Amino acid sequence: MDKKKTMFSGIQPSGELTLGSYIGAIKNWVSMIEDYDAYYCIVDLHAITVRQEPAALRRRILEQLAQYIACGLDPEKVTLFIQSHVSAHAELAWVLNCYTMFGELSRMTQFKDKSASHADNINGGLFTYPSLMAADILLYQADLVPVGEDQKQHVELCRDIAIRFNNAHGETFKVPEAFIPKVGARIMSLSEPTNKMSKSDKDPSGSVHLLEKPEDIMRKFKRAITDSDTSADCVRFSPSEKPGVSNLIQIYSCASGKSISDIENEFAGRGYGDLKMTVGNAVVETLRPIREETERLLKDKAYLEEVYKMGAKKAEYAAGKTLGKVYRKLGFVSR
Ligand code: AQP
Repeated sequence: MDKKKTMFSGIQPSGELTLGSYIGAIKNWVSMIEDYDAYYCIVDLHAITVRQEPAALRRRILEQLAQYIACGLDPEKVTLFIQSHVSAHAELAWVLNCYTMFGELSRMTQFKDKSASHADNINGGLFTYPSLMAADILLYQADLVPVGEDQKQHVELCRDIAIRFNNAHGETFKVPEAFIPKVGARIMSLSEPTNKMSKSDKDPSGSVHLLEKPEDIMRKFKRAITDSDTSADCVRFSPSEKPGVSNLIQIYSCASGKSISDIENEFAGRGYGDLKMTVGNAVVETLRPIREETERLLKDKAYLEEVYKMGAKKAEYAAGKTLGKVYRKLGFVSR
């Protein structure tokens, strides 16, 4: 039997997981677990590139693990772990920093955006974030990295770093491919539909959290920004002309499994009020079992600890093999 391909991905515990994190990342991860040897990480080292409140960070890391499992990531089938538990991530990141160019890091859109939104804390970690992300991926010799549209640039840089290292030292890293879903690659804010829905958005009305109560979810959808079109075909998918409506259509498509054109037909002659209620209800029903299962898992801290310890052990083994190889190639004396 052929060896399964390897997949790596992670999410920062920088805020409550959103519908964007679910549709753009976790939902795809779940659909691929049978076919890949998958590593899914809670990237806490990345989260501290922006100031975090320690107690809240600790709570969110465990909540995120519970949500991964509740969304369908079975810890018996995939490796679920916390990044800071596997020290090889920080070690390889340092090495890769020495193979990443200042100019490359300066061109990263996320660095530019985060520097603008955190002008009082433009730290070195924010700048070298992509080298740590490259280390995350390359340690597991991942073939595939499922990401949302906004992380594509970082995966491309990761490929360039891997190729540069391989050219200098001989075949060391597998050069990974980004996997970007066709629908749901970029879920937008409900209140500012030209911005991405983000965990750390200061405006609570823009994002829906996985653990949010149904009534709060419905309220956010009822207030979602659309446009002033009142024509019979106002429910039309056109992200450039109708960003708010297109976002609602995209969310509904992901929550219901219906195609975009089927949704346009379903809403022919109907208005935005109907659309908002329908999408809101579909999201409530999608998130309900996730919220209930997360709440149940969070009561069982011993189980969660067992999962993250088992994950760290498996990840440490795979990562250690790659790091050892890298150190040998660099000429470091083995311990
Ligand atoms: N709105 C989104 N639509 C589609 N995909 C999304 N992702 C995040 N938001 C959306 C995808 O989820 C994965 C994990 O992202 P991350 O937490 O590592 O970083 P991020 O992209 O910076 O996510 P946020 O929510 O915007 O976090 P903050 O607010 O802390 O910066 C990635 O694959 C991402 O594309």
